[in-house]
Amino acid sequence: MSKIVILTGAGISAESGIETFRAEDGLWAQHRVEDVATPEGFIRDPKLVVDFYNARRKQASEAAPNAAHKALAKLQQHHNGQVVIVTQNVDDLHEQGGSKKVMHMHGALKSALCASCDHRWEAPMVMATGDPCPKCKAPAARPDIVWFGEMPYDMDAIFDHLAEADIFAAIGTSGNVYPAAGFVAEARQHGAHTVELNLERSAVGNQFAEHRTGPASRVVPEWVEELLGNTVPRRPDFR
Ligand code: BV8
Repeated sequence: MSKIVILTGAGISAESGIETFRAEDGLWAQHRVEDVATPEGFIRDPKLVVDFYNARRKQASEAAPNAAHKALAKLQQHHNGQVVIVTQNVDDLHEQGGSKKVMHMHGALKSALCASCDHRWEAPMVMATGDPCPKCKAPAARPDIVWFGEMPYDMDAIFDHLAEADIFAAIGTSGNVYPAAGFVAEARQHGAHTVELNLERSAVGNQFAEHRTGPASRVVPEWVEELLGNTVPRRPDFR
């Protein structure tokens, strides 16, 4: 009854056509992080920030889950132990791929938040600055996104899962952003086997016991089929 905890990042959605952050032509090449992904940026120019997330919400709404999202849903369905998915992504491709109870530690494009009363509701496709909160009516709607300098969601629950993990996997994340990038160290400390699935070694790649290199749409289904005992494990890259 092994418990598997999986952290995903932008790389798992790349083959669904959603831009990652740190690729040459990625989101952070087109926008300054401090302008669009910080509370200060939102105060300085709320329209710039709301429009940035409107564009990403539209792009995400036109994307479909790929084989990697679907493989993780299959693992959740058929593995004989708990499979917890923690994502840094704000798209809903895990849910569209069939996964249940996904923990969105950096928030979600589909959710709106009231900066005044903390009420959450389903975000319209296009948000405008000063939209009223449906609950307290304050003109304080904002994207329900965790910006730099803000506390990610569900951290206590996530650390409890990491403490119980038999396997910790990181898929499609560059290991640049904390506290997510620190999860592998936390899991290892509690005895988990750690595996990184990515196109290349991440910034914390040397902390993983195992690496599976290649596009998520290939390496994730391969990994899942091995975990489910449907295929013979190939010689893993333990380098
Ligand atoms: C916080 C918003 C504290 C949503 C994002 C040490 C400890 C704690 C904090 C810090 C620390 N050091 C610095 C900090 C501060 C900061 C931080 O980490 N800064 C970094 C830049 C140094 N962290 C924070 O501010 C966090 N908050 O710590 O709060 C606190 C304490 C008390 C009270 C209050 C607060 C908040 C972090 C969340 C910020 N929000 N985004 C959005 O706009 O989407 S982060 C942003 O980066 C995204 O959410 C994204 O998920 C995240 C990580 O990026 P990746 O997902 O890894 O994407 P990236 O493009 O980087 O990489 C893609 C990867 O995929 C690559 O490896 C590539 O090889 C791979 N890939 C590509 N294609 C494929 C593929 N792999 C497989 N197949 C493919 N086809």
